[in-house]
Amino acid sequence: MTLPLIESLETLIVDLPTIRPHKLAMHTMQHQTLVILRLRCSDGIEGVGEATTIGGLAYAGESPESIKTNIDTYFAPLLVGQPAGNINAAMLRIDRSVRANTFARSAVETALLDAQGKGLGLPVAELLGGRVRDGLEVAWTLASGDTGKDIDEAERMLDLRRHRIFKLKIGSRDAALDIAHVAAIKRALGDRASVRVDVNQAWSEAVAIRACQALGDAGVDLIEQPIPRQDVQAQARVSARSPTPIMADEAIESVEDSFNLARGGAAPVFALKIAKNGGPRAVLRSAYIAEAAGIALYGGTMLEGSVGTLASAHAFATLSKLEWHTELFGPLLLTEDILVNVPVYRDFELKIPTTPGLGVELDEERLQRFCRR
Ligand code: MUC
Ligand code: MG
Repeated sequence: MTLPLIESLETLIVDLPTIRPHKLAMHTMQHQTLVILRLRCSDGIEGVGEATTIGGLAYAGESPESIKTNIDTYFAPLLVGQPAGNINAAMLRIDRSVRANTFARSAVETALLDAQGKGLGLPVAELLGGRVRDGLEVAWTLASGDTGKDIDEAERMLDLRRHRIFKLKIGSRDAALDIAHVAAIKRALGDRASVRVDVNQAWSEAVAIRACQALGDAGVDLIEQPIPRQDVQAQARVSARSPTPIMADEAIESVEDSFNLARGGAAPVFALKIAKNGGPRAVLRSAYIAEAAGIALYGGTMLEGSVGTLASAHAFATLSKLEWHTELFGPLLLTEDILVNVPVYRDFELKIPTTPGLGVELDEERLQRFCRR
């Protein structure tokens, strides 16, 4: 039997409009930029991957342009000619020559899994050991910047039975204004929804200690990354004093970060993101560290398009516990999809594909239309 080899890697930068501005503490998104990877194998199979970040370099250390350059210049020469079916060996070659760059790695690992799944006739969740759920409950982020608009948007999502978990992006204004905004939304939604906040590192420890107390009093269920990512001890102190559980997000930029946060008791909940760990297999290493440390899990997003979202979904489907559910709504924030078969959201859940690989088929016409030249 001749084993298929990796023949080529092609990266495309794709700019897609968002349905409305999406306001985060560090950046307001008017569109989203995806890096799509097409990894072609000698048996004619193509694996597809995605690496997507938020706001150029505003969120993390890799930009769409650096991801493309680094895959083209450094990853591709390491992979071309290697066996397509040996993901362990391929990722080990990358480990030996590339530091960091978890977003670019994630696209590569995803594309290898997609290709392997297509070759073996297995969905990626099954390659990862098998799914223990067929769908994932998905939160929606309210981030229009306007309290009334956010309440209307949440009511619409409840009526559609699409979301009943809402994450509010705060941190760009005075904490008192943000707390009033959050409390008004929680009052309007009551027990019909779980309301959570994401501060995206915007507060100091002193502000966070008071604000977390007030958010707890307002009925908020979860507080994501209230203070900067670097200081594990400060995160542990804020966490110990908060009446509402704290979730680590930006603090995790690698599997090793997950270990250090778990060791330091920094947060009782971790946001899992394939891009921050280096792929669907890599993110499971962070998940297992958390599990062993008694830390609860949440399936996070970098607001990826459909490819990255489904890659995440396949990985999260295999976890024995996902107590805080997921926020895999990225495709719903975009006006266009680059897939022929768009992800299915129904009854508050994203359904996990059952066809081989990720279960994605690229829409060539749309890809060409939105691809940056
Ligand atoms: C983040 O910080 O969690 C996830 C949802 C959203 O609206 O922003 C992202 C990034
Ligand atoms: Mg976050």
